[in-house]
Amino acid sequence: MPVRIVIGAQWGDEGKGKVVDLLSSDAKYVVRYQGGANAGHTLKFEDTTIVLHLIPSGLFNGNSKCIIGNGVVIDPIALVEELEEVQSHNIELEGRLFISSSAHLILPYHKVLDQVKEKSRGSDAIGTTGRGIGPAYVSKVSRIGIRMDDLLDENSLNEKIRKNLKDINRALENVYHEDPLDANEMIEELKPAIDKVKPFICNTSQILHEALENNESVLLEGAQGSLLDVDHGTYPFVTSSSPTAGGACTGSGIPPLAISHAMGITKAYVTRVGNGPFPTELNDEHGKTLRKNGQEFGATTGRPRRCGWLDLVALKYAVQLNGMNELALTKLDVLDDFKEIKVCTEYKLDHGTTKTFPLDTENVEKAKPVYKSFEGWKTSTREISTFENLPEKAKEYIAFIEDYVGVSFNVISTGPKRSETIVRS
Ligand code: 2SA
Ligand code: MG
Repeated sequence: MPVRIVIGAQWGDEGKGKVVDLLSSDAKYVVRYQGGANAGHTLKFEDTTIVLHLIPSGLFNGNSKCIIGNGVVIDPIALVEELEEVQSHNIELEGRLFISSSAHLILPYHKVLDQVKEKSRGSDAIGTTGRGIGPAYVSKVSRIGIRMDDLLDENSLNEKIRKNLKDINRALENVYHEDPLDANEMIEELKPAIDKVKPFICNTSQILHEALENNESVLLEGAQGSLLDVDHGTYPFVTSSSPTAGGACTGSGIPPLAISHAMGITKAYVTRVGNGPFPTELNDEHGKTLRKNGQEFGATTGRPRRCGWLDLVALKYAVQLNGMNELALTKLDVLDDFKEIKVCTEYKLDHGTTKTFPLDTENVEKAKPVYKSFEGWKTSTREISTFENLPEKAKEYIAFIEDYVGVSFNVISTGPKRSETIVRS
C-alpha cells in the first residue's frame, strides 16, 4: 500500500489541501508532520469552502483517520476553534483524530514573541504569519518546549508555563520594551482549550508503525513549501520547520524506507506570501491578473500573495530535494486568459547563466529569469476532467514542464472543486 508524501514544490499555497482531499479517499491515515496554524489548506465542495490550518485535509473524507504528528507545533486555542468549525459541518472527531503526545505547543507567549520580533526587524521583517511558529520551534530546539503530553499533568504544566514566562518576560521588558505577560491569566485562558484537546492525545508513531505493519496506506500532508524549508529554502525568508520529504519522516515517526511516493504540488505559475527573493515575480498587470483570477490571498492572514511566472529552475530543485516521483499541476485554468505565457528556464547571474537554484539568498535575489515563451490557449479549461480535452497549447505547456523536470503530472487541476480535476494513471 502506498505511503505517500504530498509536498509543496514552491513557496506554499500550491493547492495541497485539494490534492490531499482527493487522494485521501484511498488513505487509511492522513498525517500532518510540520508547521502549525500558519498553514491554510482550502477545501472546496459543491457549495462550501473550508480552510484548515492544523487538522489534516483528509478529515472531510469519511474514511481516513487523521493524525497531527510530533513535528507539528500546536496552538491549542486555534485547534479548538478549528475542531468546533469542523464539528459544525457534522464531522465526527472521535476515533478519527489523533494528536501526537510529543508534538510541541504554541503558547500565547510564542505568538507575542513572533509579533514583537517581526516588529523589531523593521524593513528586514520576514513577513511571518504571526502565529508563533518560529518561537515555538525555538523553544523545542532549546529544550524548554512544552509538549502535548505535558497537558495531562496540570500542576507540572502550570509550573513549566510560569518558569518559561519568567525568562520571556525578561526579554519582553528589557529587549523589546513591551509589557510583561501574566502567567495566571494565560493559564486560565488555556484551560478550556486544553480540556477539549486532551482526549485526542496519544502515541501516534505507534499507530503509524502498526499501520505500516498491516500494509495500510498513509498520506503525509506537507504544509508550506520546499522553498520555505528552514534548511533548503531561501533562508532567512523561510518558515521554521522542514516541509520537505525528510521532515515528513522526523515529523511523523515513519522511517524513510517506508515512503513509496513523493508527490510534488506546483501551481501553473508561482506565488509567494511574505518577504524574500522571488526571481519571476511580476510587478505589472500580469501579476495583478494572476492574483485576481487565482484569488491569491493568504488563507490564514488574508495577505495579498505576490505572483509570477512558473520558475522551472526552482521547480527542478524541489523535485531533486524531495525525490518527487509524482507531480500535480494546479490552477491551470488561471492561465486561460493570457495571450502569452512564460516559464523561467535559467537564471542570469553575475558570472553567466545557471539552471541550478542558488543556495545563497543574495544570488536568488540577484537572479534575472531567462524565459521561454508560449502562446496562450485563450479558452476556458475550467471543469475539464480528461487530459484529451485540454487545448493543444495547454498540453504543449504541460509537456515542456514535464520534460524539463523529468517527472509527469499525475494530477492536473482545472478549478477548485473536486470534480474539476484530471487524474492520469
Ligand atoms: P511563519 O509564520 O514563521 O511560518 O512565516 C515564515 C514564512 O513562511 C511563510 N508562510 C507561508 N507561505 C504561504 N502560505 C502559508 N500559509 C497561509 C496561506 C499564509 C497566509 O495558506 O495562505 O495566510 O498568509 C504560509 N505560512 C507561512 C510566511 O509568509 C513567511 O514568509
Ligand atoms: Mg495555503
